[in-house]
Amino acid sequence: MKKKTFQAVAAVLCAIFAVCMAGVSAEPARAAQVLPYPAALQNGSFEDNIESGKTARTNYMVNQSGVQGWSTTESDGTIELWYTGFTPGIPGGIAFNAQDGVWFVEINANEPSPLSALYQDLATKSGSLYQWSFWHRGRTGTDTAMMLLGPQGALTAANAQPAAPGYEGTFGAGFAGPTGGVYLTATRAAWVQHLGYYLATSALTRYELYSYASASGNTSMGNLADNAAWRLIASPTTQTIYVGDGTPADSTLVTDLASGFTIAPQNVPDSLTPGTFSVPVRVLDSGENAAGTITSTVIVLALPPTPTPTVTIPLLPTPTPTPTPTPTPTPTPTLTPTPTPIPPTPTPTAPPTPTPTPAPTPSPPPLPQTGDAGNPPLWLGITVGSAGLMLLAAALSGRRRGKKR
Ligand SMILES: [Ca+2]
Repeated sequence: MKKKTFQAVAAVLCAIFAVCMAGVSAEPARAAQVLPYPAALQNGSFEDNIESGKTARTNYMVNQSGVQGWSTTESDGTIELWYTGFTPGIPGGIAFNAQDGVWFVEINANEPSPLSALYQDLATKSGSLYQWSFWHRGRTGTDTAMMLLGPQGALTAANAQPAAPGYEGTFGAGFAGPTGGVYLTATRAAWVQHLGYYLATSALTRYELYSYASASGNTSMGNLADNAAWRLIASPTTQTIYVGDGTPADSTLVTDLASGFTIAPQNVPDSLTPGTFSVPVRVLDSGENAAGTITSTVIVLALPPTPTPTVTIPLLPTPTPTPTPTPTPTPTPTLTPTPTPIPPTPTPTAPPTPTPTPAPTPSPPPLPQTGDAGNPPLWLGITVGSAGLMLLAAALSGRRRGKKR
């Protein structure tokens, strides 16, 4: 019973582990792989290897884990390192010096193509333009290599990249091999550089050196390589503008532009028509030669969005730090003599205010005791008037008598 339970739990754990591993990567990383995948090529000159303390002018067969950054598709995992000055038995009589430093490789160690190739997996930006290059030399005569580039995974000759004009290689006397941009040839006389450009199509790109053909007739013998390189040249952009904004500036149509390169955008929208526009941007090297074309995107919108009212929060002034007051020394208290208490002045007693006697109200004159108390001035006037008239008449009669005399 316990055994069955254990088996069930183990089965579940195994299933979970398998699902998790399947989600990580379909391509198990090799021992020499640098993780996480780097954007830069590692150890392009092969100087960083497990035999780097040795100086014997010979070849060294080492496991791929001993060559930093590089992996091989060879079933035995072997990479063949050569030390500068090595004179192999075949073809014999020729010493091969490294092109850079003191170490270089033969692309295949023991197995012929297509079983064998040297590679690195690199983090890339899909849609970006990269430059690849490596130095190449034939061993027994004119050898032909290929630069294979593609998404991480098994690559074939179908992934071979054409070299830029002038970087295809050289053709030795009697060379009968194929010619064309993807056939990278080199004689045994000298190192030659191959160089070209590649538009990444994936977030992980495999950079692979491939031995396509050898003058020896055996692709595991020939195609020496050194000083491999890889660099980002230009990346596309995506921008949003509005009708009437005008034609986007060239500088907004590229990013990551490498030194020495320029761009020539084509069909840039004038912002008069809304829509999404793909803008081919030609990338030119310092000699005005086309390196490749990236595709930027310009989105032209009809109207700008309604602006959201901005709430401006006034910035508070930086508080000036209050200076720490210098403590005033406490004065020593002077001993003041205690004053003799003054006796309180007696409050004078106010004299009593005399109570005022109220003024007697004048009585009205007594009315005459007549029957007609309603019109006393009338009868009085009549009486006075009658007496006056009598006196006046008497006076007048006296005057007449006097005048007659
Ligand atoms: Ca080297």
